[in-house]
Amino acid sequence: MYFDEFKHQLPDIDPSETKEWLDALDQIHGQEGDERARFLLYKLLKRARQLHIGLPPLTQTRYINTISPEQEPFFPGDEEIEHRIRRLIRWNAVAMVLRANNRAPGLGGHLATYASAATLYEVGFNHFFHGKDGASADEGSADKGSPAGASPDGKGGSGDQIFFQGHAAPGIYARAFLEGRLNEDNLDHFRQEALSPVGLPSYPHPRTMPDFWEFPTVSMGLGPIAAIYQARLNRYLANRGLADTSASRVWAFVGDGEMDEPESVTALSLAAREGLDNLIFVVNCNLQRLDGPVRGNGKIIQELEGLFRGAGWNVIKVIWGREWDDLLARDVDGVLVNKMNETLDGEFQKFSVAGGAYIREHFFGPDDRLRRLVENLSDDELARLRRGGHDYRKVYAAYRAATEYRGGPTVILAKTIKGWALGPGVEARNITHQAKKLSEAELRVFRDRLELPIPDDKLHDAPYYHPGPDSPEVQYMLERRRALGGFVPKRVVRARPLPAPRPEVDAEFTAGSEMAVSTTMAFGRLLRNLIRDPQIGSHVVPIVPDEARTFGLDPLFKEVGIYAALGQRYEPVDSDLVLSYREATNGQVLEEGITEAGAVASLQVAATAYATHGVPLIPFYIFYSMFGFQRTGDQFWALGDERGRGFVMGATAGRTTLMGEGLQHDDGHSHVLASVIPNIRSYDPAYAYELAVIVREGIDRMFAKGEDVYYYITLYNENYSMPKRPDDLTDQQIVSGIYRLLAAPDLGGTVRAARSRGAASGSKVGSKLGPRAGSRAGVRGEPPVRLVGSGSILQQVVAARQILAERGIPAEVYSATSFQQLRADGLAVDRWNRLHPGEQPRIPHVARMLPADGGPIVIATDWIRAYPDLVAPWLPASRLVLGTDGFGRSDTREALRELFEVDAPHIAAAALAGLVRSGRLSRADAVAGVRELGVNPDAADPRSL
Ligand SMILES: Cc1ncc(C[n+]2csc(CCOP(=O)(O)OP(=O)(O)O)c2C)c(N)n1
Ligand SMILES: [Mg+2]
Repeated sequence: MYFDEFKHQLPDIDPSETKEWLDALDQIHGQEGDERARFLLYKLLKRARQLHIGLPPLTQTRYINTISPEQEPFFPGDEEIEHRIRRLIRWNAVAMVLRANNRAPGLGGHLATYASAATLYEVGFNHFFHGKDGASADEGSADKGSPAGASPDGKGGSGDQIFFQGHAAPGIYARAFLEGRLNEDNLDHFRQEALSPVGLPSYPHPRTMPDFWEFPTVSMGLGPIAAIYQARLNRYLANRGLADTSASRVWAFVGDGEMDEPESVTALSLAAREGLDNLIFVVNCNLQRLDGPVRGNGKIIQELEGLFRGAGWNVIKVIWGREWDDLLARDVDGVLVNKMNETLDGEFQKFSVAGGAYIREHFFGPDDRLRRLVENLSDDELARLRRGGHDYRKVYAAYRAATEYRGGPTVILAKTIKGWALGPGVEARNITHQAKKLSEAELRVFRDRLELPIPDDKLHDAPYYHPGPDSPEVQYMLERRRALGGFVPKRVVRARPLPAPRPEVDAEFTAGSEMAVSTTMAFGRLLRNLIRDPQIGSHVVPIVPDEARTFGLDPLFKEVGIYAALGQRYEPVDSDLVLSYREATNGQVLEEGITEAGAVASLQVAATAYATHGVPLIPFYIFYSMFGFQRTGDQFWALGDERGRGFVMGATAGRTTLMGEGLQHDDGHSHVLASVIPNIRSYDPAYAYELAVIVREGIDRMFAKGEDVYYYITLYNENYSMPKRPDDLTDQQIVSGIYRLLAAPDLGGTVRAARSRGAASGSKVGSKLGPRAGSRAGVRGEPPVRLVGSGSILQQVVAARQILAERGIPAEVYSATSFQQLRADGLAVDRWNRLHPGEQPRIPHVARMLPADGGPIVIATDWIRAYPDLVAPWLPASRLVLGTDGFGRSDTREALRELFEVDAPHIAAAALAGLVRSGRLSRADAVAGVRELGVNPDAADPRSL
């Protein structure tokens, strides 16, 4: 039971005995130091366990501030002026939301989140957050200087990386307004960014505000996990000598409700394990989320303390404001602390709205000693006993301690009131999160509370208030930011373009190989070649969630090492093998273990390092089966938002190519999921040379030309010989999405030969079909059948061409490297045509490649039909599309392809159906042909199985 944990903190029944014990400890500690004191405490704990005393886990401390008043450092700022600055920001943050909703009712926005967090942010802005200007910074005191993330080239540093709570954005804009970075026009266009060049996005979105926001955080949970991996990447960059990140710190502002997200908590132990003392979480514990209390029946701060401490974090609780110091000092018998320990969050919420008299009666009242403690305070004073997160001295002390802590990450659990200062109708109410309107009367109360000189008759407009650029407040803010290295948040792209990989990197793929290999194996070689490239190799960052061996990438372990903050402190079991498991502090591979969320977070921070640190990294994140876009789609969306550049490799792709694994592995749909991300470029290559060209082009686009796109490329594990790249095939044809791989065979006068070849090869297609179909469907002058395929299924398409050829039916083969790219082109062309009705209409690439007047079209891939159907609007309705719709099965490749009807016989049979549609083959012949191909027309539809 929750509160049993505090029984040991009940009022002291024998203070002098307690004192004796404490004095003894003090003495040992004073004379013999930490080590001995720790030893004795461990011995005592052991004895307590033997005696079955039943101690609670020692991950929770009392419900008071971790830093006692005596330990608080001197506050170096100007308290008075900082107070006024906060008031100005509070006002403008509210004004922008109100004005936006006045202009366009229903636009929304949030007042309460920032209102609760203003002090948490402002102490950071004025004293801790480092900017990117590379100026020296004084952290934590006005006179103590320290370098702010100076970069090795001396062009300025990375500063701190700050993950702002998404819903606090109005406050961050309001500060930028006072600083002169945004103007009234910007603020007036809050949440009106679609058509206005000065509009501001609702939340942090680097995509739409690329010189301001760095990290998209508003999807709850993605900020905290990305922050942890950001702190880790900073260490990785330093350990590999790619950037000096020693002065950068990562700050993650997180909601207490947000801590329930799996992503918020999943990587906590990683941060502690790797000793990330460059990482600070600030959890804004306003005890509320959207609908109501976070833990009405419990205590979120205590719960989070246990969670973080258990994960190995340094925990600093900031619960009470300075007004409580005196009360706690006078609480000699611990009744007040006991009451604090016992009071539920739901009750604290009630106290914060019910007024001083209620607090006196219900919090202090039931116990005489407590009642006496506050008898000299008025009801008003009781109501004004602040929570710690609103007291900048307490917050300052916590931040200072956090930045000075060494050896691991720190979390600050700050207790606040949601909607603080917004008035009785909003503050701490269950509706507060949704509040986006204040009446004129409420606004007047708010103005009075903030003591701002805004006339009554202007209040209905909720005017902004700027005290002028020369005002002491603005001058103070600017001076503080100058001293701390410039404005935050700020996103700048300083990375220099990377050169192209040298020709040797992919020469072998152009040449092809007789040996049967898979595209995954080809990728493994390509990746190693890239890593060995003298100019760009060190920028390559392979990221795998525990499947490197599956992909054949394990040689990298030995060659370039696995990044490990602690190096390798043990001899690996395979140390006698050539390719042993090698961990190193300068290892290049990010081997994430079984956490797709962690691996994509790593991808996110590596893919944005070109902006965050001015260091272009080329991440290759290789995910296994369908655990990519399906499992972590939200992070991939965020990667698009934050302009991440890199490669996502979908390995063991295809619903029928990954054998044996079955329903929850065989991936036949990720291309469809990926296709919804606007800036993605996705490819489904069949051959090694296609893969190499796509990767080379990707590096050029992203790292030479600086385009904010990322690549998704699928890799298969089916082995076949890789053809030589055709001499006349251009890079552009490959990356355009489709090219003609094989012309129709010349079957003139070959009908007999085809027949005998068919017989010799023992094809399932009987000789009957050949001459008859050939005589009608394959006659000279008729356009050939067009077979289109991609990925591994292209082999089936090529085989189907042969089957048809043996029957006298000429077919050409197209390799469709990307239906997604073809769709992008089709949409762009359609749009142009729509907007330019007076011009000669343009023709989309796919329609030019597969024009309506050609032979029947059959498309087959290892993906659900929705993938090739991305280009449906530009192809003739008579086309036949084969695909792997339905749940997968565990079986052999051959069986799966028969089940899903994407093997060569089914493709050939589809061609016959196509010839019937175009009137070139009789129904009877087609029926016979289908039978001869061994295709069962009455098999169950795999979609319904
Ligand atoms: C993944 C996700 N789910 C739901 C939401 C909608 N949402 C926005 S804010 C919020 C409540 C936030 O509560 P808390 O984290 O405590 O932050 P506070 O505003 O109280 O500081 C919710 C549910 C979201 N933004 N992201
Ligand atoms: Mg909250």
